[in-house]
Amino acid sequence: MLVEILQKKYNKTLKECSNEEIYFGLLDMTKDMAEKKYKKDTKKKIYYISAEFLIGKLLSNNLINLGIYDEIKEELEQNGKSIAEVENIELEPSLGNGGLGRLAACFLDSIASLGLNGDGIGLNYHFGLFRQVFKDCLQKETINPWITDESWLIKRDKSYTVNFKDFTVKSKLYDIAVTGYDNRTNWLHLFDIETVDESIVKEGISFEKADIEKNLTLFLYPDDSDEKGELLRIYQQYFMVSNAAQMILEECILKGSNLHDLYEFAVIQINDTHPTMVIPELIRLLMERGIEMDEAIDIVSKTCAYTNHTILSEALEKWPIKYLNKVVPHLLPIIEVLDKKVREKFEDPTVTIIDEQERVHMAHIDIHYGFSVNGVAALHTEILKQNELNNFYKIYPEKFNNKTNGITFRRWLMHCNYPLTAYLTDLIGDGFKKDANQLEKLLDYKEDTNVLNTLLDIKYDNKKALKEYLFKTQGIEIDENSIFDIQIKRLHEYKRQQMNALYIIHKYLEIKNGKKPATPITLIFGAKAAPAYIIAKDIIHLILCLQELINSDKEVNPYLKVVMVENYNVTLAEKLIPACDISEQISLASKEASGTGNMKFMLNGAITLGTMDGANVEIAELVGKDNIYIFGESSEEVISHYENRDYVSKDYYNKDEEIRQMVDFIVSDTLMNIGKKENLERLFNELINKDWFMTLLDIKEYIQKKEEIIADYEDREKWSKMMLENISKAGFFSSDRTILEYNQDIWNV
Ligand code: GL9
Repeated sequence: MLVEILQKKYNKTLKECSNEEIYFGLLDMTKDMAEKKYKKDTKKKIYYISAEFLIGKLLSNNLINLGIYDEIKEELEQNGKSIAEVENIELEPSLGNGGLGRLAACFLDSIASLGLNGDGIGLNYHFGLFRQVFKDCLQKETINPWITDESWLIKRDKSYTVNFKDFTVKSKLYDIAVTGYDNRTNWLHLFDIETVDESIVKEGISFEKADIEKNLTLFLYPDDSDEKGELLRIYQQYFMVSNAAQMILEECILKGSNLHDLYEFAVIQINDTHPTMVIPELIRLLMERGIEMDEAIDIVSKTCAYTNHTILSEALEKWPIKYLNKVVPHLLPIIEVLDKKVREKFEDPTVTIIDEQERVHMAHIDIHYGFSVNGVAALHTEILKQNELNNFYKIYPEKFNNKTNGITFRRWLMHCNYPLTAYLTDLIGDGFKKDANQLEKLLDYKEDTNVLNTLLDIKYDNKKALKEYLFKTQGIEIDENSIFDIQIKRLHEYKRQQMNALYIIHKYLEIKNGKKPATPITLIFGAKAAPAYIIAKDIIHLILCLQELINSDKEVNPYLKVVMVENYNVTLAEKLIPACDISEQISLASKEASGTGNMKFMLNGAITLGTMDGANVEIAELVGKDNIYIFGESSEEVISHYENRDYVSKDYYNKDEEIRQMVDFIVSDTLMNIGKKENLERLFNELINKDWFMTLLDIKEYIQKKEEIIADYEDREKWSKMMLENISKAGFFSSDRTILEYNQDIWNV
């Protein structure tokens, strides 16, 4: 079929076509096949509204889900082409920052793969999350375009009118097909406007924020550190949810809803607080269509469900009334009624919607006026119930539920780790592709030396493949015979990349003093820092300085290597994860709501070094303490430090010689000669005077555990058994399981 398409499109044979032409041919072909698998809406439908869908490249994923990957791969090979090179042509749509956006993408895959009728609704950002470049050991940001003339976007003949205070815009809709694995096609609906002007971007990623009609969907998550940025964010959010609300009502009416029964036709999952304005907007639209306010509120409350993804207070949105008045004054009368009703019912001042500083607490709207509130891992949900949202839990215990996150095995095993997938299929059949729990069949082989050795061989081959990829794409050289210790995730102090950096200093000093590791260690980082997050950028600076120092020191570099990959994204994650030995999941306990990278690593046979935080807790339960390396204070202990304000990092620094040595090294001449005084000093001061995420609290135990896991790597048999246990038990973390739970407990479609 591909051959015919190429013949028609370019009048060439497959052999004659360039990789680019083949890519565009495959694009046409898969889009067409996907469209044919679209099925009519069922009575009730899921609408997953999210400001982020970090979908990543789609070609391979779609070929796998449509069941033609092997066929195409072979056909290309027979004609002297490589699917990997064709894939290289595709630009990654980085329409998300991290876990939250990637989760939304995994969920869409599972919803379709389980044959459920459910669409995503979001925004068509012209530029994805910035492209990261390193210069002078610093992060610089540039634009990250992904839309080309021919792309996955399908322009639809659909448009809604969205009213802002000062002007009105007409939206246009683009769809991306979400192909289920051997199942139906759903849609990701991305809204946009005609007038966006990509040319207003000046150097880096700076642009005039006030001109909304030119920049509304220009960027994902623009810098929101000033008023104009926050306003733009409110414009984006309202634009997204007004389109969503209009589309949902239109579809439900078409299916026969009289709107009084809306909740029998639609269920809306609000992904974090970004889409919260869909609640007042739907109420407004129902009232416009003649429904009394009280009933409208009741209908909407039965339709909307909310997922909380974090307890970090800076991420819990509170919009000043002043700002909302500048953008969407027509929502305020509704929000005020919602607030008044809460005040009439409850005396507790902490559960109001509008606070004393005249700010609207978006999560409070979701909790009072939605029927479900869920956390994203068992520990996280417990913390919501007992701490962060305890006052709400006391009012609505029945609304709270846990949905431990998951990942789609189509992308995070079958696509990214073809050799392991093929081997598993040989060994245990391909049942695990639809029923992830069948990975447990692998446990039958836990004493089988041949199987254990093959797992090691596959890992080794993946490490070699990563080595080649990094050399080709970034000029980085690594040794496949070293231990690959990997920390890849957004850069944030709570994730404690700085603690890993202190370990590097420890190891560097040790080697300098003549103590050499048995096997060389390669520490790999990948992380973007939010452009306005100063300390996060300082941590990147520290890591890049250490990289330069160590990689040019002949005494140290045979044993230790530091690599920070540039522009970490989904595509890179797909190369790094299958090659990993040690998975770094070292957040301060209580702060990482779930984590999903931890699951991807486990599935690909990496061993976790982590704290009892987020989903690490559930990983530990599943694999048992012999197959994971846990360290650090517990979430209860950490929460009590915050409550009692009794963590003083300076004390740890003063009391402990070893800690002092590592921290002081940040501002030593050795490093200052490489890096920038201002950045290194700022980070040093942050660590000893503030250290809000308690790096020094766990550093000693961390180093100890890391030495233990590195020593255990030498016992290849023991290590391969741990790998096997981790792969076998990863089935629980399939997003198919998560979505089945959402459907059973919340959506009921
Ligand atoms: C996050 C949490 O920090 C992660 O622990 C969690 O796994 C994901 C998905 O539930 O959600 N919450 C959050 O705000 N982000 C997360 O990754 N942020 C971004 O993705 C920017």
